[in-house]
Amino acid sequence: MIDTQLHGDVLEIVMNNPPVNALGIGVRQGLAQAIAGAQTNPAVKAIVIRGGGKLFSGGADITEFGKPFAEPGLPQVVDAIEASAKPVVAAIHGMALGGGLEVALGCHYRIATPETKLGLPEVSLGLLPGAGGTQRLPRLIGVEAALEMIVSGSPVPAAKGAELGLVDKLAAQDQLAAEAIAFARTVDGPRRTGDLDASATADVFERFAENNKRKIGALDAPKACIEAVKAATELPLDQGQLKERALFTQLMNGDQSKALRHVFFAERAAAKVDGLPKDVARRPIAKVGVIGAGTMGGGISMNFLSAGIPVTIVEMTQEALDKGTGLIRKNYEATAAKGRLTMAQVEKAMGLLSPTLDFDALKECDLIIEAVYENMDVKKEIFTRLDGIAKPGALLASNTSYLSIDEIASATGRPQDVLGLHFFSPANVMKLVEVVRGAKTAPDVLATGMDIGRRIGKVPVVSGVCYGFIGNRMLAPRLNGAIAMLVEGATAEQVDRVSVEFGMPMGPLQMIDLAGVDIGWHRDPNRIESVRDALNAAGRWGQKTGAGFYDYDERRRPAPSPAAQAIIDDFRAREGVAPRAISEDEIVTRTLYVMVNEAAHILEEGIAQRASDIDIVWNYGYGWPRHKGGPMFWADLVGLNKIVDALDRYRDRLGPEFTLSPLLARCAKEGRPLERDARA
Ligand code: T1G
Repeated sequence: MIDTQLHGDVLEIVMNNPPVNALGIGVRQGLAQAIAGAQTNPAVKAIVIRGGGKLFSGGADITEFGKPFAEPGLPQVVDAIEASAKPVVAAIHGMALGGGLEVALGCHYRIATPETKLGLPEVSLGLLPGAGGTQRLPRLIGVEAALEMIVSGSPVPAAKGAELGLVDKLAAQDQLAAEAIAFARTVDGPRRTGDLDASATADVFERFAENNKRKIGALDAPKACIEAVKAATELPLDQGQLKERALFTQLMNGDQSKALRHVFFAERAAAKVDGLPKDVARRPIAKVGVIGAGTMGGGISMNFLSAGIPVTIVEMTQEALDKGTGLIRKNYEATAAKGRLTMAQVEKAMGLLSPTLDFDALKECDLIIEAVYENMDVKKEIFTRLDGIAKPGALLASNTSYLSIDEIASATGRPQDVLGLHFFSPANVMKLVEVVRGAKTAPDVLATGMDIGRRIGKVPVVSGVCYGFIGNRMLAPRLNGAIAMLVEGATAEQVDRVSVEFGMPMGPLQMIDLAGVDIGWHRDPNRIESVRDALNAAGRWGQKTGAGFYDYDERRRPAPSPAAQAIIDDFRAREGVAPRAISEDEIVTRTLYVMVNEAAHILEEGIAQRASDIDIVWNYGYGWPRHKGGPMFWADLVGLNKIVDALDRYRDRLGPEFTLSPLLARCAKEGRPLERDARA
């Protein structure tokens, strides 16, 4: 964990705890012992601390949180470094994040490579820097700069660090250790950050709060960060550290941080495919084909173009092709207008796009993604054609949102090369991609699908084959419950408000307006068997027609709709349903708890590899609030017994298709969590 080497009169201490030099107990003990030993070793005149491997340190070992901290704690180790009677120089490369940067702050001097990133990202885990960072950073770089770094959690490049006074000297990677050792010989003793003062007038904090409302938001950690930094301006170091520790402990034990730490590990766990050999060869993807230049095909294409991968996009008519490529350019130019892309980058991406009406042009592609109308016959016809022209070994993927990959694969003679790549609209924005493994999908095809998902900046999650895979399958009971409650007397605003107040970006009815009330509609305005039929018959297809469950203005902002309400009331009357008051408890049960139940079915059927994958699907596909972990994590927090009891209480309202998940019932009865530790 810790290696030391004496270079003349300079002791080099190297942290070796791959892959990120997390500051677990072994590293902390080693650091403490090495620093203590150097104090009494007459041969040592100065000390250098650096990280082995690819970075200085990724911070405290998050896996230790929530368990009793083993001594020495990180604050004590950092204090011991700063208290050293012999000068300590941090030699930083790659990254120094969280506790890693706090170790560097305990050092008296800091040398970094130009590529280094230095940051305190604790706030993104619902925490604050808990090893002196909130006390030392403002003393070193000033309160305003420290507030920005700590509350945003965003790292700064080394050059910026040098400007701020966080970095004393820059050194090339291959010279870093030598430069640090030489530098250590030139200093005339320790320079303790803790001896400095952090001063700020009261208006600094008011101004920061005023100018950073969005960054600060409504969660606990950002506010605690500000409170800790404020303590640095009011208290001596040791008392400020006590305040920091108290705030840190409170955050660490809170549900928000537990949820955010869960998502951190869950996202990494989702990258792992159970049963797939680590070394399975990936198929090279140098050229991608996309069939369909509609909203999805265009968005999907942008992901690859932005990653520098050429795309051949195929349509049936020149008009559709021009419309699709025009929309791609328009989206890129809109991003450029916001300053997030240069026009040169736009032209570069567009230069990689090859629009064509010639289906056979796909024969050059290593990965072909079908993104056409959600109809099985259409998709099977396309895959049969693909089977005849695609090169051997090409991955054949469907972007279907619901349909069976196995049935689509059966239209080819190469089912082993077929998989689902289910992107979420807008496909160039949403990070989730469900990688759907068919019964015959080859292991290397699945591995390649996961890799290409990451290569284009997505968060890929494996799903088995079922109607709607993981995410959309859970949408069904939620939407059905929502619409049923409208017929029974609730209003759309009342139902959606529960989801929005929970933290979702929108409720189920706003969501179906966005997706299209007419999805799956039989198109017969005289056949009215549901509220959706009634709305569709009235041309209320959702945002696309300016009206659905809500009315929409020219900027697509929703407003309660008397017209929609009249249609619903009329439908209710014809169904002979007497309207009744519907409680929030019932809405939570019939829109959120039913999703948990469906997720438990999905887990039990093996459609999802693990519970935390379902959480990641909802975090990255539907905007589930990260500080509530995900449906499975949240269910454990709510209490499975409470959920099962509520589902039982409203059983007669849940419709004939509802079945309580045996897994959910069993876990509730046995007091076991649905959500195993994401790292398990
Ligand atoms: N603790 C424990 N495990 C960690 C870890 C950490 N800090 N960081 C990464 N891992 C694991 C990760 O789960 C994965 O495991 C493997 O290392 C590779 O990670 C007191 C309270 C550093 C930018 O928030 O942002 O310090 O899946 O895939 O893409 O004030 O890891 O292989 O089993 O992400 O090269 C603050 C968190 C902690 C930084 C590298 N630090 N880490 O990215 O690798 S709290 C952070 C990262 C703290 C103190 C406070 C990234 C990385 P597995 P990876 P990467």
